[in-house]
This record gives sequence, C-alpha cells and structure tokens, in this order.
Amino acid sequence: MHGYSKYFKSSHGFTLIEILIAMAIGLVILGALYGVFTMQNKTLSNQEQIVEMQQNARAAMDLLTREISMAGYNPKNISDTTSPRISAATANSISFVVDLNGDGDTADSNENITYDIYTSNGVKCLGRTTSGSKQPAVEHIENMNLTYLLSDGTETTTPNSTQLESIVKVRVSVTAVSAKPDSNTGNYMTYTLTSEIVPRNLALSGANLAFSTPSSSGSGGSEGGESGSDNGGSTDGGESGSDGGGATDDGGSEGGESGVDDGGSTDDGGSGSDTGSLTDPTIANISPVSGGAVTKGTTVSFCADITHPSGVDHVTLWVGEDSATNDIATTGSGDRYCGSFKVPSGKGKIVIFKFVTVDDTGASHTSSEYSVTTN
Ligand SMILES: [Ca+2]
Repeated sequence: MHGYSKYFKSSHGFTLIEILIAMAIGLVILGALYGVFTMQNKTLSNQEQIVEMQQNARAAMDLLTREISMAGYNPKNISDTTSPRISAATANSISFVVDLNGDGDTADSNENITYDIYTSNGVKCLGRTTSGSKQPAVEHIENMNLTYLLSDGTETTTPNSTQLESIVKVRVSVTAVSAKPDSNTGNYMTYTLTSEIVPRNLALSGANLAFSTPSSSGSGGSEGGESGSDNGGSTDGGESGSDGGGATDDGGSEGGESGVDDGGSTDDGGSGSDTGSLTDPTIANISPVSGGAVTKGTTVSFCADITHPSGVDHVTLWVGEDSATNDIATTGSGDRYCGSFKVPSGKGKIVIFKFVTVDDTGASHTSSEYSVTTN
C-alpha cells in the first residue's frame, strides 16, 4: 500500500504517448463494436426480408387455395355455357367460374376469376382479375406454376377444352421473391410453396369424379374447404438466390400485407346458400361388404340403403378400378339403391366404389370410399 501512494504522489499526469495509445485502443474497440453492429443490422434486415417473403408466399397460397377450392360451386345446377367450372387453364394462369352467391347465374362480382403473374409498377405480382379489372393480389410473387390432374389420373399443364371438364385437382406452386437483395450476397432470395387443391364442387357437379381425391371428401358435408391444401409441402428454405427478375426494388412497395386484396373477400357467400342440405345422407347395409371379396370377371350389384331428411332425388354409383373411372346411374326402389358393374377379370384387383346422393334440395353428397378385391 505504501508503495502505491508513493507512486501516485510522484505522478505528474499522462504523457502524450500514453494518451495516443489509449485513444488508439479506444478506436480499435469502437471499430470492433461498429463492425458487430453493422453485421447485426444486415442480419436483421435479411431476416425481415425472409419473413416478408414467406408471408407473401403464404398469402398468395391462401388466396389461391380458398378461391380455387370454390371453382365450380353451382348450388342452382346451372347447366348452360356459363356453368361454374374451370374455364381456362395454362401452366401459369387459371380462370374459373363460381356462382358465389348461389343466385343461379355467374354474373355477380367475384364469380369470374383469373389468376396470373404480371408486373405492376415494376413489381411482379400475383394478379387477380375479376369483372375485367386486374389487381395485384399479392406483391413480389415472381412465379406461379400450375399442373392439372385429370379424372383419368393423367397430369397436364395445358389442358384442352375436353380435359378442362375433367380436372379434379390443381397443383399450385408459387414463388415469392424478396423485395430487396440479400445484403450479404447481393442476390434476391426466393421462397416456393406448393400445394394441391381439390375443387370439390367440380367433382360433385361435373361429369367426372376422381378416385385419387382424399378420402375425406364428402364425409363432412363442408363444401369447398381446405381439403386439398398441404402448405409447406416443398419449401426450399428461401436461400436459393435468384436474380429477382423484374422485381426491382423501388423501395416504395415493401410491406407484405399491402397485397391481399380486400375486394376479393370470397369466403362469405358460399357457405350461406346451401343450408338445409348440409346434412349427409344415412347410408347403411352396403353390399358387397367393404373390404370383402368379389368374384373376378362377374357383374356385381353394388347396393346401399340411402335416406336423407330432405328426401333423396337420385343416387349415382361411382365405380373405379385401378384409378379408371366408370359411372352407372341407378334407379332406386324404396330406400335401396343398386347399380351393376362388371368387375375386372384379373385376380387381386381393388375395386373402389362410392355413392353420390343428390337430395331433394339439389345438393350432392359423396359417400366415403368403399372397396372390394377380386378373387
Ligand atoms: Ca351468382
């Protein structure tokens, strides 16, 4: 202790050298801190870009899933040339028609919808066209790929007019691009979501029914709905740096939310107009017993007792074998509805069948899938 007080007493302040050294050390520390700050800032900015990009992709997919699910919604059974359906389809655009408010025509707002990708104010957007006006539904979407699955099991990206009638599932892939480039690499980031959409109303109202649709179809009485979507199917983590194409960063149009188009709120009308027919029919005494066996090459009578609180207008038997489809209209006698079908001559073939009941209010109900095996 004595030594210390002696040292301080003899001190006459700092020399210039000491001050310079102290300042140099201070600068080095400040520089290091600044470097850390800059790096954190870049990371934060990139994270924000990624989140915004993912939100855009999800918003686009949500909108597409909801609206394409409703394609063909036709509660009044319109059968003329404007009847609800997928009206045009390419690899990068889709047009479809719905009778959203259930008034028996397809001339109301949001009943003719087209989705495609276009550039709006220098930003690539998911465009939504209805009643002739195109709006950017979601911004910073640089690509949308569509594949159509037909009732005979084939896939195409360019269905012809006949194939348009037999679309049972739409595979959608949307790629969102970041509004600004990655501040480390200078590349734009992309994020892709893929989903399969089952427009259930097409299968119910159209001339075709897919047996590859999820078995949940028809079981709950909820129409349209989410049955097909499996968001997150093939995400790529967002780091596959792309060039960003036309998505020039004008700084003015970030903010992922801005894209979702309020004018297109389509989820109201559909659900209200078919009350009274939501109850599924009661199906009992199915013959042959599901899971059982039938003799190969024979004509089998597929029967069930079917009742519905609103009354049963008619029942159609759908039979498929190895994804092939066949349909046989049945005539009912009492509550027992039967339809014949010649099962394949091969052994071990799985024959899937279900009953499509149209009740007296005109609503269709598809039963669960049943199956038998040939022996
Ligand atoms: Ca309408």
